[in-house]
Amino acid sequence: MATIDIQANDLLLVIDVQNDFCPGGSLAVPQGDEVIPIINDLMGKFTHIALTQDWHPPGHSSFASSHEGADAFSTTQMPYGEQTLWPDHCVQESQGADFHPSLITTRADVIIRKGYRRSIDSYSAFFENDKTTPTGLSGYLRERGIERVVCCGLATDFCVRFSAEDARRQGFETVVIEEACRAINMDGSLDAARTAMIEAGIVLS
Ligand code: VGL
Ligand code: ZN
Repeated sequence: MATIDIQANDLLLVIDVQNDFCPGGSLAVPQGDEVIPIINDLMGKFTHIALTQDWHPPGHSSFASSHEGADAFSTTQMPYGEQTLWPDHCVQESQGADFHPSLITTRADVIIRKGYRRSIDSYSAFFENDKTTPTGLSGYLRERGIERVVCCGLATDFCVRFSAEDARRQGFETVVIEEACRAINMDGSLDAARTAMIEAGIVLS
């Protein structure tokens, strides 16, 4: 792993390391569980840690099953723009929504839940997919004096990408530790994510 010099005002942002995104889950990211020992080690190096948890109500609008005749991994038009439709995943209170049992969660200062409003998805830890409804994370980080956000978790090309882009847009220095991420990678989405993140001034480490 390319080493980054970790500072006191860095935050480790651990994105969606939940059962449904790991092998055996309903929206399994290939080799998703491989990030867990890497992230557990990384957590030992940071003073500030936040976890995110994808947290959808049953019948969420991002589920293909909520749209008559729609296939998972197809796209639809929502009032806020194009939305990929997913298999049902991370349903509130389900075992699939739990953090993977091997992930160390005790060191986290805060857990941000997202995607809990039925009519709107939220890939990013900072803003819902309308790009305007905040989760409150950036205010929290600013009040805490955080200057740099170091991202890891699942999936590189969706929730990690959108979280990193928003962190950068919110004025934080932003790093993505690629070895501590895994991608869904549909239709070239991993390459697109890497290109967009580099263009946005995010450091891929
Ligand atoms: C995610 C698709 C749907 C992610 C969450 O964590 O990357 N992807 N919900
Ligand atoms: Zn989701």
